[in-house]
Amino acid sequence: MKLGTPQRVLLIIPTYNERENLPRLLDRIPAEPAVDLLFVDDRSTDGTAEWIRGLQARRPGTHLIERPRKMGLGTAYMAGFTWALERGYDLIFEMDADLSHDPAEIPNFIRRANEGADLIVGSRYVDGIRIINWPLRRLFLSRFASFYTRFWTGLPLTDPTSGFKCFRREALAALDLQRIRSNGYAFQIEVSYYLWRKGFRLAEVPIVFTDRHQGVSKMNPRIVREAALLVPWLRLMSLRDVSFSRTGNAGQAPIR
Ligand SMILES: Nc1nc2c(ncn2[C@@H]2O[C@H](COP(=O)(O)OP(=O)(O)OP(=O)(O)O)[C@@H](O)[C@H]2O)c(=O)[nH]1
Ligand SMILES: [Mg+2]
Repeated sequence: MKLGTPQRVLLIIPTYNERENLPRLLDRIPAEPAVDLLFVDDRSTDGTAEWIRGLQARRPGTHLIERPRKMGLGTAYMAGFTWALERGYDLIFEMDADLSHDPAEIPNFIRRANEGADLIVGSRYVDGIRIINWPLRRLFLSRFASFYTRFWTGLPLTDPTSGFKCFRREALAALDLQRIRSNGYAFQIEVSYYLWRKGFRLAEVPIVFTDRHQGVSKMNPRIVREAALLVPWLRLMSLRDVSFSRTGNAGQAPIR
């Protein structure tokens, strides 16, 4: 795509019982540039899907995938990615619905994409630490995850588990979705790792992360265990499988 031409931008927002958060989230989405929304709802019990259907009547470019039961965040994103690619979006975002991610920061990601980045990751830890209302143990866990990932895989991201991301279409299309095994925090690491290994350009933008006020977290020991096992596994696979890398650019430094 030529730089400077209008881009079709999609925000993929997975939801599970986020009815209370959605009105405020919508208020914070900037009017410019125009973005379409795709909610992936897993049969929330608090009326989330009904609220979204009401929104669809008022806001053009609002879409909803309804899945039959709670199936996890990673598969929700994958359903969204497939949907977005089929419809020709140029820039595809991942974003949480719980107001942890600030939609006002969306233009910063788009700027980096227009500077040539293929995957832009919102980082809580680039140039300092910006997290509001987290218990210290969550901060430690998250920081440890970053160091652990870097140690095993070399992935040059300061915040590899961040779920506020923007993909250029070409990068998303190159992901082998069949290959992705994880569904929790590890999903974020896995996706970024594959694209980095394939030679796509990564960039980080600073974000402010605010802990959720409403609703229930998906954080649990199983998700932590999944990430702890995935990371050494990625390293092992990369040693075995030279076809991992698409080009000689594999594993380049992020754009600063
Ligand atoms: N469709 C779908 N969405 C989910 C599922 N689990 C979580 N979500 C959504 O994914 C986003 C992130 O989930 P959170 O529970 O906030 O997870 P988290 O941010 O890792 O945990 P906290 O920091 O404690 O909030 C939110 O928008 C959730 O509503 C799921 O199984 N299916
Ligand atoms: Mg959250």
